[in-house]
Amino acid sequence: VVDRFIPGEDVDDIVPVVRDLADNGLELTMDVVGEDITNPAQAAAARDAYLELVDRLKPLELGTRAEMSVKLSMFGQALEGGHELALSNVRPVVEAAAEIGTTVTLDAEDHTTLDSMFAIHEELRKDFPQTGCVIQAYLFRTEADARRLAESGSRVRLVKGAYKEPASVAYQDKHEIDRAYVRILRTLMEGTGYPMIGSHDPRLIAIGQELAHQAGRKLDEYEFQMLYGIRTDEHLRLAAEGHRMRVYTAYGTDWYGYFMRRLAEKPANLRFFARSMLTKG
Ligand code: FMN
Repeated sequence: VVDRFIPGEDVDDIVPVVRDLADNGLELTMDVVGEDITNPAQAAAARDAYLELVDRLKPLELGTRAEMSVKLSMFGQALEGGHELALSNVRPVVEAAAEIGTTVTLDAEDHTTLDSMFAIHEELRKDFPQTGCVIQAYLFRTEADARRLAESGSRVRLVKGAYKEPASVAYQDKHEIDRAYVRILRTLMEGTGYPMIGSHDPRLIAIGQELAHQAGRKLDEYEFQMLYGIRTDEHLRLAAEGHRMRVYTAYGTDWYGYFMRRLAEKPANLRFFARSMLTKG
């Protein structure tokens, strides 16, 4: 199953990519993309794919410069008994990451999965306090989540949010989402944790720099994150200015199917990716 899920070539392909980004002064978060999960064997295969990745990263000795992002759905979260199953699959990955001096960030998926994600995050942080999580500015709940996480000293990536969510739980208006993003980012910057600004939006990036400055944060007390291949010139510009710039690098056998499903969920994502392709540096 692992062979089909993540063929050897893909994990081999990724090592030169990691080296190249690191040589350019960039940091990475690695995402192994797979099929949607329908049984526990596939969830175990996802875990093994990440363990193999950790093995490959080990000789590069990059420490936290190459961390991992995981989607708990791939670790079995949506299956029967999924909360415990996802926790038991993700824990060995977090342990292996810690052994090579790096860490894991839990991606945010649709809003129905988040209570479980935050509970798993809190559980993992008891042993591995560097474990991060993602919060989405478009959700009404996120300001409260941000306050809790900012006080607990956690690593937190803030993004706008990529799923199609109902008006009962999420802002629908672009400007409202942007305003929420700024409010939440201020909370994170003023807290005791480590904010990670996940956005390609030039306005939010500029505001992020300003909020970090106002909060008295040094350049290594927050970071920017963007997707691999999107606004590459911006990655290099921010890194050259002395910022920590982490590139979210996805690979795997079914990335095409995966992105097409995500795009089907929210057509705005298609516009985003299309625009990104046209303007990438
Ligand atoms: N969206 C999510 O809903 N969950 C995530 O875990 C997530 N991780 C992301 C990581 C990075 C590094 C970036 C750049 C984006 C991520 N996104 C995630 C997507 C954003 O929510 C958003 O759809 C996308 O970045 C477009 O908005 P932008 O103009 O702010 O870049």
